[in-house]
Amino acid sequence: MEVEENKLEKDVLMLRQIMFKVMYNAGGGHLASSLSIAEILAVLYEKYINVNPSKPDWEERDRFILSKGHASIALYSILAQKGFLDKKLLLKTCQKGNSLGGHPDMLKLPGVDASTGSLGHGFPFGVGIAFGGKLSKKDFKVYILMGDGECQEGSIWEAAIFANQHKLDNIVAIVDYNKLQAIDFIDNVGSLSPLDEKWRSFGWGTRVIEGHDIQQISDALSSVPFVKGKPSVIIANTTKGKGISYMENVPIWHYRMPDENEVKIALKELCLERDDLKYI
Ligand SMILES: Cc1ncc(C[n+]2csc(CCOP(=O)(O)OP(=O)(O)O)c2C)c(N)n1
Repeated sequence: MEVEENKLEKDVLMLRQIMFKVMYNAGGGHLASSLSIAEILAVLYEKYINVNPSKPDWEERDRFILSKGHASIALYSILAQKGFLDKKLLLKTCQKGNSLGGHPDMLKLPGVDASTGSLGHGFPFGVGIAFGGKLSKKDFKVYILMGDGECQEGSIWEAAIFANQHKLDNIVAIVDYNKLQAIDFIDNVGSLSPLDEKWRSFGWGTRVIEGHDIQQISDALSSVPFVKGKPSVIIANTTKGKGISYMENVPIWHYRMPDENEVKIALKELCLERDDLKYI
């Protein structure tokens, strides 16, 4: 178990290194929103999601939907780690002619199960896939990762009602509860608190975890459905910008690019040399 956890910790660091390189070479992107979900993606893809990079459209596969599609850097990085994408493509993210754009496109990239970016849409799309899975008596799960700010969208709660009504226990939703949305704190815009009670009152099995704790993520993912016959949601307390000290929990890093000095600090904190920025 300890060996497994050490490996996952290494995977997480590598994932954050790749994310930084992608953002640096693209000259932009939502890095802080991506750093927030590194552990969740590493544990999910290493241990739980049943997918096969050599058969990305295999019908029985589990689905993964990044409903907070602006964190595309995180999705591209984990898909490349898992062999869905050529790693060399990562350094050309957001460049002309590359299929890795600012938001993920399911028609262009293997391993992407929904084109997302307009918040509040990936989750209902995933609920529809889960309903289809039940109707066709397939056994796959649908994992959907969404933002907390995204939970202010009405479409999230319409879909939550539908999922409960149809007993979609094949859904595992994860809320990246980093308490920030774009450039302000959730509590200054439209508080969601108490978020777990809200989901429970919509009929969902809920669990609150520390979203950077590999063990807690793993325990939660291995315990679904939390309530028999009900959809499950994991509320993961996270820190936006996790892993780069000056980005952590600082709203402006939703959009901002680091200057030269800030790049130097980030490289040090991510155990990278400047030359590493040229390769993945
Ligand atoms: C429907 C819609 N409205 C606005 C935006 C612009 N937008 C992009 S990211 C973002 C903040 C989202 O906050 P959250 O879901 O908490 O994500 P995180 O803070 O983790 O990046 C907003 C408002 C959008 N992409 N879609």
